[in-house]
Order: sequence, then C-alpha cells, then structure tokens
Amino acid sequence: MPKNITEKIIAAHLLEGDMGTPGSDIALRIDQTLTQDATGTMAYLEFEAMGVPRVKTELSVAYIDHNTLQSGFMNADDHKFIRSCARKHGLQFSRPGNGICHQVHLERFGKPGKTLIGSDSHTPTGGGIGMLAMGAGGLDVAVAMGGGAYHIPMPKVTLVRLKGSLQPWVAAKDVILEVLRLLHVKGGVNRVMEYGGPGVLGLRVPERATITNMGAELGATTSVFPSDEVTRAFLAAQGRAADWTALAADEDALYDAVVEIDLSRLEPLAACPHMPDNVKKVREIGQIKVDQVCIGSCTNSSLQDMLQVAAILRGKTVAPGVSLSIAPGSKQVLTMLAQNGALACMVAAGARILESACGPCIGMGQSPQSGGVSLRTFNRNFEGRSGTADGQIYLVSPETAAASALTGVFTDPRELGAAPKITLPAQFLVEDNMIEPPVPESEMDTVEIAYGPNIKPFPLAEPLPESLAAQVVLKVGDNITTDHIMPAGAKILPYRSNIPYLSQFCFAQCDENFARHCKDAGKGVIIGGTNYGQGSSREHAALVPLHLGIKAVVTQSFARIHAANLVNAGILPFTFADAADYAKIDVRDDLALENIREALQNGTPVSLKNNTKHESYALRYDLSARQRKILLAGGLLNYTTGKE
Ligand code: MIC
Ligand code: SF4
Repeated sequence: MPKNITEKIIAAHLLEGDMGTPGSDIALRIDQTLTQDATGTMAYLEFEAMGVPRVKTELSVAYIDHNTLQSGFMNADDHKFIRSCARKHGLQFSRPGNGICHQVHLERFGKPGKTLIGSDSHTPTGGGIGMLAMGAGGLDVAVAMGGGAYHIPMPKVTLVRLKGSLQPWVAAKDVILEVLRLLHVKGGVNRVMEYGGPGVLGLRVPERATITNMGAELGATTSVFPSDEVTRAFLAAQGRAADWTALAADEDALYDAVVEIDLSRLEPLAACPHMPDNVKKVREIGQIKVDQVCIGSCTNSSLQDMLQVAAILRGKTVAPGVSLSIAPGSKQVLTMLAQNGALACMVAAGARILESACGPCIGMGQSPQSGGVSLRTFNRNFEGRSGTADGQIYLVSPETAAASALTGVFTDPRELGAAPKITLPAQFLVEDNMIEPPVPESEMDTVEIAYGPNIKPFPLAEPLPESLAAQVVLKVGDNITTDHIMPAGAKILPYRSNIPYLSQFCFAQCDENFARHCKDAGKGVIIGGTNYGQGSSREHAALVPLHLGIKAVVTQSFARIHAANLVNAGILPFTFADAADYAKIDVRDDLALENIREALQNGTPVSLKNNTKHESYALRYDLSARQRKILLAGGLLNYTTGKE
C-alpha cells in the first residue's frame, strides 16, 4: 500500500490501534518531548507524582522562554524548579536567553521522521523538517517522558498541494494565512495538513516551519513537510547532517482531501482582529494608521526573517508615533545578527530589541495603547491576548510588518520597490553553551528539587460517582479560546504553578463573577458552542475549572487538545447529539447526569436532564475506551498510578 508521510511516521511508531479507521484511538511511541516554563512547572509536578526516576525518551528538553519578565520572585522560582527537575530526571535544560522552544528545537534537536510532543500548541513547528510534532497537555507530556504512549484519534490527512513560487515580497506567512482563509480555525481539527507538490522545493526550512507552526490555528493535529535536499542543507548548516533522513510520500499515496495553492498568485495578507482566520489582502485593508509593530514569536523569528527585516530597515527610521519591537527567536539568531551587522541596522532604525523569548506574543509586555492598531508577525490575535482589551491586533508577515513600521500606515510591502535579496549562511553559528545537560543517573540523588513558595499542589478529581447533579455556571458561544478560559499575560502568567490563585481569573473576560458563581453552585457545568477550547495546549484551562468544581463541559464541538486535557483532568466532555438543544439551556439551570458511571463503563447512551426546564437532551461522547477508563478513575494521573 502506498503511504503518505503522515502514515509512514505513524506506522513506524504505532503501538496500538488501527490506522485504517480515522477517528479511532491510536497509541504512538514518542521519541522526543519538549516543555516550556508556563506549562512545564505543572508537567514536572505531574512527572514527579508519577514516580518515574529518569525520562525514557530518546530526548527530552525543558525550555524557559515564556515567563521571562521576572517581576517578582515567582518566575525565577519556577525556573529554578524546572532546572532542578531537568538535572535530576535526565532532561536537557535550555536556559532563559537561549530562545523560544520551537525555534531552538528546530535548530538544534529536531530530526526528520521522529515523533515529538510538546506542552505547547505550536510544537508542530517541527513539521518543517519532517517530524510528526504535536502539541499536548502537560500530563500527556509527563506520561510520554515516563515512557508511556501518546494517544490521539487517528487523523485524516489533507494534502496541501503547492505549485508555483512565491513572488517578491510575498512570504511563507502569507501561505498559511491563505490556508486559514480557505479552511478557517476549525478546518484542521483531527487532521494532519501534509504539504506536497512542486512548490515545496522553493521553500526553505524556516519558511516551512512558519507554515507548520501556524497550522495550530487551523486546529490541526499537526502539519508536516517532506524531508528533502532543502532539509538536508538546513541540518548540515546546523552541523547536524547526520540527523537527516529523506522522507517523502509514495507516488500514489492517498489523501482524505486535497487543497491546492498556487504560490505565484498569492499576495501579502493579514489576519484582522480578532481571529487568525479573519484574513484579508493587505492592499484591501487600506492605509489605516499603525501604532505598534512587533516582530518575533515562534512563527517568524528565524535568521531569514530577521535578515529580511534588517534589510528593509537599513538606513531608514521607524515612522513617528510607531513603536517597533523585535525579538529574534534564539540566541543563535541574535548572535548571528550581531555578528553580521544586521542588528545594528535594526537598532539604528529605532527598533526596540527584546530578549529571545515569547514576550509580547503572550502579553508579557509591549501591550499596545488603548484601541491601538498593532501589526504583529505572531500567530494569535485573540481579543485581549495582547494585554490591551481593545487592542486591534493584525497578524502579518515580517515584510508587511517592517514596511508598515517605516510608513506608519498599513502598507503592502510591494510598494517599497525591489525586494532585498537575502542569502543565508552555509553554516550557522553552533554553540550550545546555554543548554545544560542532566547529571548522570548515578548522581541523580544529589540533586534536590527546588520547590518555591509559588508552587501549590495541583487539583485531582475524584473517581466518577454513580450520578452527578450540577448547575450551569456559564454559557458561551462559538470558538471560545483557552485565552478566554484561562487568560495569560504579565499579571497572571507568573502564577502558572498556583492553581488556586489563577482561579480568580478564569473566564473573567466572559463573566467577571465566574469564580464566585462556581463557588455558589458547588458543582458546575459549562455550556459551549462549536470549537470550544481552541488555541493553547495549557492544561490550566482544565485544571482551574476542575479546582472550581466544574464536572462537565457540554458543547457543540471541541478543539482536540483541550478535549484531551479535560479528560486528563477528569472533567466530562460531552457534545449535544442535536446541536439545537444548545439553545434550550440557560445559565443557572439545574442539570443531572444520572447513572453516568454505569453509562461510561458500558459505553451506552448518555442523556442530560434539565430539572429546571423538565427536559432531557441526548449527548454524544467521542471517547476511546481508554479515555472512558480515565474518566472513571478521576483523571489520567489517578489512572496511570492505579489510584482508583
Ligand atoms: C500560547 O501561545 O498561547 C502559549 C502560551 O504558548 C500556549 C501554552 C501556554 O499556555 O503556556 C500554547 O500555545 O500552547
Ligand atoms: Fe511563545 Fe507565542 Fe509561540 Fe506561544 S505562540 S510559544 S507564546 S511565541
């Protein structure tokens, strides 16, 4: 049977399940894991609770890149905790300053054909070099570090067939924005977006990685490119030629769907406020005034992106009234920019250089002015994520961003005349001095785990009772993001290891009294529309509701990672069998799930009783037999440690 790339990697890692049935549970062997610090503290607390002494993967890396503002002791304490876990339990530790996890992983660790899961939704960046790289909740990553399988629904595979080549000033960002325009933020759910066709060869690895990175915004399981000569050249330039293997789809490989994009016909695009799929042509947006431009993030912070920006800024000055900030993605990128003079061009033009970290992308600084228009090369423009509630965030390519920073208005970069020619060095600067190896296993007892006062125990669910009664504490619409459920930003992010503190901010954007309503109700249910939980992989969006007494979330549909996180936390994720029932339920209705334990044990139908309205609704659950067992046990940790 001919295979596509996705099927080849899955077949080589399949531990359980049937690849022939899309949607059925499959278990994969995981070669590599990564964590970042905002989800990492929880993942390592969970790993510790599992009692496995050393990681069992080929490679596991703990990155520090999100929480680097350090206003207060919390971040630094968490960094120290993560470092101690990495040293003791056998992980590589990427120190603060070394760069954004996805950028560094691509440069230094990723390998074609391998599986990678990361406690961050943009882990699919690794698909740029032909990895099957997926975002997951912290607990799933902890289990994989302990040698356990990673379970996903067998994805369908969409071929994105690229032909032609990008015209001057049109960038990889415009390719993924075009895919988002065509398929929207739920178009990729339970699918792998596999790139192929003659247009692939013209895209360099950083460009491919921009595209796979932002496949997360389609809700896709992951995105993947072939591993070809271009990949080999990239790895060789990183001094890692030996890590290369060729990977291509078989000639007659089959796909569940095909999307065709002619690269030659694309033009500069922008995702307008407040969704990544609200895509328009830059020239159609008009010359609106720009207040802020931010260049960086795991989507667009490679050396290629930065050299392009520096060439555009060379000898010019950022327009009056515009603030331009630039965060190169890694220490490697920043050092090389410094050495070749590109950094000087940026500084001379008036750019505000930020450290190599997530920074403004996750609302850690650089919030725009009230109602300010901010052009960002990032991947998410959800309302309020920038830290300014009414900020108008547009997602654009580095080229559009830099051009607009110079003119002060939204600018199609093609108006700047001839595009600069960027040549990438044949050899990158390789110096892994900011990656700390673990202590040898024989010395692991000498390392003490450093628990700072910000680290509070995480909540654990109880085994599922026979029946449940709970009140509707919140009803929300479609496309609710994890930034709605559990916001991030400079004020809240430092408390990622303190669930009780975080709970005050849960859903604050939808209902500022949400936490109080939960306390009053004791046990709560959330009612949601379609694509509930899109965005981040943060398991805090499940653990904090668990702490607040949420027992079930009933929606029209879920985003993949969040649904898995709810199960892992021990919260029931149900969908309405008849989507119209959504309209019949109101906040404060008293609901009941009778004999729910028995129903999940036997896999029989579930109905939701509305005692306020004297109605009953049929529910669906898209849960594997394993997930039902996890829910019966009260979450993945109870299930894994056998505490039922
Ligand atoms: C994000 O981009 O929202 C984050 C912050 O990187 C998250 C992870 C987190 O919430 O810590 C993600 O994308 O998974
Ligand atoms: Fe960091 Fe932003 Fe990338 Fe998330 S999307 S990993 S916050 S740079």
